[in-house]
Amino acid sequence: MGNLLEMINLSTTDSKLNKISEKIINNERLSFDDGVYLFESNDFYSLGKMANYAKNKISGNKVYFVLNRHINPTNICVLSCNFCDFAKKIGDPDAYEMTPEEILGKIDKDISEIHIVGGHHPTWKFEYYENIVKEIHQKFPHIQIKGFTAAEIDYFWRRWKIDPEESLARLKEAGLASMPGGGAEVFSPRIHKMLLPGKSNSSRWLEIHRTAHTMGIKSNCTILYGHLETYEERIDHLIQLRELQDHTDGFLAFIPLQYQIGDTHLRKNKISPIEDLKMISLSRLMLDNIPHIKSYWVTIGESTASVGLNFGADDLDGTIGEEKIMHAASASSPAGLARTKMISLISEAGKIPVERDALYNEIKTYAY
Ligand code: V47
Repeated sequence: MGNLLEMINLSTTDSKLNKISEKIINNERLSFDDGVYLFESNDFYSLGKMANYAKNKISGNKVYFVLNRHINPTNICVLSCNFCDFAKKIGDPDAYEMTPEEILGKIDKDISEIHIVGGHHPTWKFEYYENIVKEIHQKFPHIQIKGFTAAEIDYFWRRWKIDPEESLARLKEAGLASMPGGGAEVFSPRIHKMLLPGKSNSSRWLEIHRTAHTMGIKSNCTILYGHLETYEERIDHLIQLRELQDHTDGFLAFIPLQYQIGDTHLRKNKISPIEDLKMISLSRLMLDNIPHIKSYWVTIGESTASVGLNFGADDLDGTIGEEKIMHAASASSPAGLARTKMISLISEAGKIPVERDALYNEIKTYAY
């Protein structure tokens, strides 16, 4: 094995790291202790090589992106999670509510995915959301709708007594293609108590994704990292996701979401790019059964996200925001601009850009 480690350039002077590399080469599952050891190791370079090796075994040299649009119908939320800058109360000058017409007006027909996530609104009925999905699906049948976190699905039960089986069946019937991974935060009960009292807990989050997978609805999963959680709590979170995936095979992608300090200030300074890259690498290595890992440029920035493509990630996501300035100076559509940017970030990382839809069907490969 020593020779094989050297041949694929994974050999280090740390025998414990070499043992972990051997497991990766032999497709053996990493343990909780392996994960914590890798997080604590200073051999960041070897960690990246291991994660890139594991990524190459799954998706070769490809890196995916999607032309998508995030729609957040309202920021009014009954919860007050301590990490969230988005939520507002009714009457707050920054609170907003979008009408279905406003939502339809924000959609560019050239995109492949719409991501819908919003606050837990105190009075909006479930039918409002069902109707939004129906209207988008009718007007843009070619765009896949990825919508509603498990926390929102749980809220439809708590607020309107519509259980997850029913809400998911009705949303699917209206045109929902898949579910995003938000609302998971960190499964640790310690963190849950400190940061999100009142929000659906980890077992409920996992149960709702299990239900969705059983109903044929694929979903994503996330972790919110870089605040008060420990390495142990991160690894435990990853292992809980891995265990559910063993049963359902319904997760498409995992997205590590770096905590943005904003006005909530759970920590003084933003964590370092090295920590972001460690998180991406550990996600790839621990989640051996989840096909895709995102390097989510919206939270870690374009530069770190591009480096993340050599630390185990195989997806850049691709959010098209309300880009107006560049668009005014160019004949290209916002979707066209987003596509060019994604292709160049991926190519610069030495990978092959592949445009995908929400369900990871490949739309086009861009040779470079
Ligand atoms: O669940 C809230 C997070 C999530 C903050 O499934 C924060 O493809 C950082 O889930 N700093 C929603 N994050 C976003 C989300 C997502 C994003 C992109 C792709 C996908 C996908 C899902 O945003 C929430 C929460 O974890 N969040 N506040 C904050 N201050």
